[in-house]
Amino acid sequence: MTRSMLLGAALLALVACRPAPQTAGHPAGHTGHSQNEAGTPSSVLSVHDARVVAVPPSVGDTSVFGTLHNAGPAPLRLVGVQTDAASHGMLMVTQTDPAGLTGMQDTPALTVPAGGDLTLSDTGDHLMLMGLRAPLQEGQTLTLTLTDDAGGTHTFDAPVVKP
Ligand SMILES: [Cu+2]
Repeated sequence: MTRSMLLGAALLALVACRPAPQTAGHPAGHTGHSQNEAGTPSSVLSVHDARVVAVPPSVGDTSVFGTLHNAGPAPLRLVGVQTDAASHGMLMVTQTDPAGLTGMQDTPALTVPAGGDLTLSDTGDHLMLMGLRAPLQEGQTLTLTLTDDAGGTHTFDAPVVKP
């Protein structure tokens, strides 16, 4: 990974996770997640304190935070997120390189440990919604669906709140 790529990611993180009144750049090379038509509902995953960060109408992307709890006996590997409110969702990790630059980048999967939690926050793993179809309104609720690597789907609601 080059330093310029990390810097780009850091700039995107600044825009997307601490929204500024300008349009966030879109990570190069990212394509939409495929949808799993055969997805089956699963109840091992519960989502607590889910929230979508309110952004100004000029900002087309936002972040989703909360706590994911896996009640099942096996790790749950999440491979996608989608919502009707955005053109596509991304799974993100936040990393600091040896030079001390911190940035986020998309990742193919986020794993919720068996019987444990994965916390989604602006300084760690989180979800992002890219290409919002309409300006977000505070107090509005979005419905999001996480897909796991076995094709299971996990749907939850998240209110839009101030960062
Ligand atoms: Cu982010």
